Amino acid sequence: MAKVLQFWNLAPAPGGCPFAHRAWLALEEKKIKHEKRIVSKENKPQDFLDAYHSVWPDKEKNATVPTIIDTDGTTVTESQVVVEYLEQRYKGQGTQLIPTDPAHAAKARMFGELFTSNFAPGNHGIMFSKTQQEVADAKAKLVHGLQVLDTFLTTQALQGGPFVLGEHYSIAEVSSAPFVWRTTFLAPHYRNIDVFAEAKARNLNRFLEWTQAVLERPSTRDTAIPHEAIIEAWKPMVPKLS
Ligand SMILES: N[C@@H](CCC(=O)N[C@@H](CS)C(=O)NCC(=O)O)C(=O)O
Repeated sequence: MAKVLQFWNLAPAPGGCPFAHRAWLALEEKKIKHEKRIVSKENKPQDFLDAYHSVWPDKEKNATVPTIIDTDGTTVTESQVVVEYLEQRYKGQGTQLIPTDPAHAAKARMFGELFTSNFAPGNHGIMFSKTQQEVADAKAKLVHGLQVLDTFLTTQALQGGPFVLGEHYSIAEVSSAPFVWRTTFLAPHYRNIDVFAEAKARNLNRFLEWTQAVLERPSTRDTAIPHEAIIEAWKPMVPKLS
């Protein structure tokens, strides 16, 4: 049995995958000692494959990160499940990522869902589109998504701080921070699009306040690997525009 929790994530670096980045943020926020293990898509070591398929028995599916093996051998995969597991297993340690109040916990989780359906598709579209028109459509979709998130934050977030739960950083931010952080440099680099300038032009001030707090959070800063490494990793995946 390993002495510290094993945290499998993707080359080129521990933050290479945004989903693994969620788990890394949770480990940092909860101050959980861990060892980082890196796999590449092309070359997955047998101990990683064995751990993954011990809990996800579909051998036809790619084994993905994040996958963790805790000190007692508990193996968990899927980013949201990993974050929830870490919160429950290490309750009382570091940041409480899921509040005790069920209504507040639901609010944090709802924001995570809203973020996934309103930020991810436009953001994904900007990067993977093949024509200028498709990029423009994806950008419009993302701007609409930012408006929705701004409305949620204005009307639903708790008072007293920049986060969804006011001054309390939670699972809402852990789920979304890796994607927000990447968008600050990937979209400008590959598509010359600054979505935060778009938000500013539309006075989406609550969304911008939230974004700034997320980016300035020590866990975001401490897990921010050099932009160049991520930009390089994306190179083969981003189509040239026609
Ligand atoms: N739904 C999964 C997605 C994880 C995922 O797609 N991970 C990618 C890297 S970002 C991966 O491990 N890919 C390995 C492969 O496709 O072979 C989660 O939330 O953990």
